[in-house]
Amino acid sequence: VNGGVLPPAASSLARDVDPLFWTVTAVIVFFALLVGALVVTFCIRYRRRDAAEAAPQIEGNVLFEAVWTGVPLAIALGLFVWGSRVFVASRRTPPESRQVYVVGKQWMWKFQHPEGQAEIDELHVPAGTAISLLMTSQDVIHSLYVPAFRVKMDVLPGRYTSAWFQATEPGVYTLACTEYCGMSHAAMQGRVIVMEPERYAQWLEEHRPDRPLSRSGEEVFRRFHCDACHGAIDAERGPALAGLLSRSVLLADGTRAEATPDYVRESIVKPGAKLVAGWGNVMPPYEGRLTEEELLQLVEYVRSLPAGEPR
Ligand SMILES: [Cu+2]
Repeated sequence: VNGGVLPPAASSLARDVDPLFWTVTAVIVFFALLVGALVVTFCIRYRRRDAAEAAPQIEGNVLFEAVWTGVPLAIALGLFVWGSRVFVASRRTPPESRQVYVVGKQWMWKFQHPEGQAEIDELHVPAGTAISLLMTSQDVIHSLYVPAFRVKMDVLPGRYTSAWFQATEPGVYTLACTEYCGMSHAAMQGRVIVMEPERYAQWLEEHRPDRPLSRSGEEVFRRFHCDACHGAIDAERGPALAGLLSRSVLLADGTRAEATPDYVRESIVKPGAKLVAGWGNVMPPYEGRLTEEELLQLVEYVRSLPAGEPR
């Protein structure tokens, strides 16, 4: 069903969301009309016709009570189970997805591809491939919304959020910020350009910069002298970085932390927050010294290091 009420459905998620949306809408409309019609009918049919008229006393009816409790309960639980399944699928990024890094700032969207292509207010993606967005904000809260993909996720300063989609139809789709973020919030719009995979490969080639994103990350890594203490393997002053994003880390307090991009970011800006077991709190905090784009480049650099010896 798409009579222009909803935006075009151009992602795998849209195929899951739309039937749910229309079913919920149909159930709501049905019961609203039913209750409304009964209210009006009863008002007319059972109105008081005479000031002296006394209402008849009605005893309960167990069958009626059971039906009008049981039926809505079953419908509500059914919608809950259906909705949860769609929600979980929308939050679970497929492992074989292509990473794109996103920074929102007043008032633009910046995208970085692993091969190094950078775009502003435009995102080129191939059709039929799951795209995973790792997103953060340079200033205030934004929210990335692609109506045709039924994808919307807040973009927050100081932490990473993620979203994913798999576009199904080549085309150009609107991308918007849906969190009021100041003066030009309404102008914080862009386009997602979905291309056939071969055309996309061609686009990547035509726009290939001199180095991939991980090399930019490596450059940031050297510029801030991270390499004085950190390397692929455990060094004298800092723990190993190779394969970090695919494992968990034993912390000084005895707990384990999943080495997510958020963990990597926090360990750069506030190194004391989660100390790795066996190392002292000697690293200076880098809060405010790196841009969010540079931090994401560092994440991509760490991701690019081949998994070394497990420790
Ligand atoms: Cu915004």
